[in-house]
Amino acid sequence: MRKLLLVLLLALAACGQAPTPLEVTNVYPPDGYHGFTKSDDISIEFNRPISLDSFVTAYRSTSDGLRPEEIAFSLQDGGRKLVIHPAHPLLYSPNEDYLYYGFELGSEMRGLNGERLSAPLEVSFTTMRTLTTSLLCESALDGSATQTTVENDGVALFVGDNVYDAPVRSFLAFAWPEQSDGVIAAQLRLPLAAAQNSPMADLGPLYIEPVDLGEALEVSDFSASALADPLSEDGSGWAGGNVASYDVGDWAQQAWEDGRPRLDLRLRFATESDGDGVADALAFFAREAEDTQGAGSLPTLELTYYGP
Ligand SMILES: [Ca+2]
Ligand SMILES: [Ca+2]
Repeated sequence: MRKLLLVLLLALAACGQAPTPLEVTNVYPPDGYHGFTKSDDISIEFNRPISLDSFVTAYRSTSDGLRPEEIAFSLQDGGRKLVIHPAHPLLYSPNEDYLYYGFELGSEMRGLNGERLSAPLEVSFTTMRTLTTSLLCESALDGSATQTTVENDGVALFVGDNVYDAPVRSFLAFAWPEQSDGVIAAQLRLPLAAAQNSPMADLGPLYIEPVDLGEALEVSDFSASALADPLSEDGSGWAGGNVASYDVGDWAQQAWEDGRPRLDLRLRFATESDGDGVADALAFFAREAEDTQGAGSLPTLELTYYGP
């Protein structure tokens, strides 16, 4: 009799056992995320396969671009992963303000076998913003080169000629900020550190042109092909002070679109040596001089870009 009772109790316990609830194990973007990009999809991972019909009922959003009629969705990973693809790319903020998007999965959400969602999911996130920052050069890549030598760890960059009448060119390299998603505008700010003898009069004008330095500054970069026609500086850029400024937005955008990690620039004179056995050169501070001269004395790229 006691044995029968035990069997009955065990059977009762098995019947009453609630099914394991459906749980969200991972979500991208997570709640509070900044910097969702136009190429991103939303993904929600569960501990078990889900019912797509219940998702259609449970999904809610009042954000432009994420409303139920504005998304496509699919199941992956044996029905455990839901991928939501906005039919049109979400907008980016046109300024520094965060642009918020959000969606919810309500309690109607079910697993394939009717399992209830353990807790409704609410996610709020922001897309990329329009940000402006001052970039300093990469110290390993800013330097000077002749046709046979490279100097990239000095505190100054030189462009002009040297006492051996050899032409000297200088290089600047500005890497994109981390997690950037597009370049909008770029302004090169070039403070002159010093002029040795009369480079502008003897060698000018000064040319500024985009190049691709690749992994390192090398001798071959002296004569590598420029990627666009140069900007020309006749010296008037420094007339009102010691800082000249140039719009290099097109070059920066092109570098971004080509998948290059930076904007690399080369400075050279139109006449690369006047053969007078005297060094005629302009000097700019390299990144290595940041601690002694201060960032304001260094070449900078004022970059407007999409960032988180
Ligand atoms: Ca350097
Ligand atoms: Ca000279």
